[in-house]
Amino acid sequence: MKEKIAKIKETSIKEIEECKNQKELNDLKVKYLGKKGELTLLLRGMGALTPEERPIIGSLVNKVRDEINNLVEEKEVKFKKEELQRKLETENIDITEPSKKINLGSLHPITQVIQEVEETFLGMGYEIADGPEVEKAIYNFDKLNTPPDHPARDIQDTFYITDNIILRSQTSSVQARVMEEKKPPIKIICPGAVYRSDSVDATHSPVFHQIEGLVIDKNISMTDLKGTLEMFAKKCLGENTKIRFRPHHFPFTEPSAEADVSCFVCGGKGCKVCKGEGWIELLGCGMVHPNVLKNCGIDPEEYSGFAFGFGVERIAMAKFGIEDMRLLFENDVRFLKQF
Ligand code: 2NM
Repeated sequence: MKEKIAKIKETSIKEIEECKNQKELNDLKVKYLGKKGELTLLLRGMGALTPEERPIIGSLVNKVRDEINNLVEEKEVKFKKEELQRKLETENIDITEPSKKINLGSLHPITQVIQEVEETFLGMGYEIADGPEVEKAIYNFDKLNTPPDHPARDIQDTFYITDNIILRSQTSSVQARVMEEKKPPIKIICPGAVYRSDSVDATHSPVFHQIEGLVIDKNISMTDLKGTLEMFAKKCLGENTKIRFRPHHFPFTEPSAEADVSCFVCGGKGCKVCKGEGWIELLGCGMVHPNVLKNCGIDPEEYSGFAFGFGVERIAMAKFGIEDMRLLFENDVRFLKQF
């Protein structure tokens, strides 16, 4: 038995010293120290020994196992050091090498316009409000002074889910909800998608985006409306932008107007973008109709307000010189990359 142990010790030391890498060392660990390793097998065979011999052989085996263990550990440390050294010598980092180009996306032109308008109105103390695109007709029409026989409510124009539930045709539905929920003062803008039963062409799409604004407080007048929209036009389109108001009709405002801005491409001389007019139609607006205030639980004797709204696609097309609205919905990256 003792000779066997001595033999194991001798060959294991030799083999561990000669082994060249971690893989070989792992194999030796299994061979000598593993569950079916040579020393373990020896311990299993101790039953054949006399009671006197057992402790002597037992401690001898343990001693040899400890020695082998130590050798293995020393060798592992050595291999790790060598591996690190090898890496340090071979893996140089070239800090002068140009980095790989990361392909950054860009915001969709519609998103860019919405964010720019949001920034402008946030700066004037407005909050951003939103609401459902699948909307009750009462918020989209009735409360906004648009009775059931109004042409805008025809199935030719509006998408109906049921008799009372529609896809909103304007974001003023959100404003009706806000007026009902909150007490004035109210200063909000409502950006979002709206739906109208139009055929697709270069200037129409059944889904498009609107931004509508609403201010309700005591003593709000048409001058507040004009001042606000002039500020907005100058901030978004340039300090030299002029604005003009033309009378118009909307069911939810009285009086109502449309506002044009001097062409931000030619400055008013007439060009392709303004079609020789010098002016570009910007938005619709007006003083909130007393019926709308009443319908939404606000006393028109105490409060007044103004509202405005515009289509984002139309503004984006003018701003970026896009001639066909369909390009904004096809989302071809070769198109989108340009903005
Ligand atoms: C427009 C034009 C004029 C408008 C009115 C309201 C509300 F909720 F106060 F009645 N919101 N938005 C409005 C007024 C929208 O878009 C062309």
